Amino acid sequence: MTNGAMLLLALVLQLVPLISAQSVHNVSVGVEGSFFSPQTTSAGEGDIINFIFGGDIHDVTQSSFQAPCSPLPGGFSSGLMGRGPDFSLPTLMWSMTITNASMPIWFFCAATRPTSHCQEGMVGSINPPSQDQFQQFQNAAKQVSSTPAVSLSVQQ
Ligand SMILES: [Cu+2]
Repeated sequence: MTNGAMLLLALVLQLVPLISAQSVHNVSVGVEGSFFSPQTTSAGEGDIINFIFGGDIHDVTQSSFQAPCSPLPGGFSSGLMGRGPDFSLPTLMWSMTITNASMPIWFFCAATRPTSHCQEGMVGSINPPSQDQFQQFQNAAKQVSSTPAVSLSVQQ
């Protein structure tokens, strides 16, 4: 093996852990009040986002930046889940994998009891272009006059 080839091999071996590194990000959903914590997450391609439903009933539904409290057609939704008002049920988790880190992901909580969580500012983002833009998104959510009830109301 030439010195050049060995150097190349050494470089490749050094890079392997970087290439295969897959980070896991935990986002807690509505444990202390109606919000996601953290509200914004920076994630790379292949990273996993775990939404941990440790509190009352909430949801994670994808929206667009333009319409913060409306489901994005074809977007993801966890469905309503949580431990209930007295936190007696098991902690559930809903996960997603980031396939395109250059595309900001905007989401909100579609729960509407007792009032729209989205309008209270329960929104979040993965890879927002800036914190300022996330703030605009959250401010816009608080201005939304009505959250479509869609099919996400809690079943009795
Ligand atoms: Cu909520």
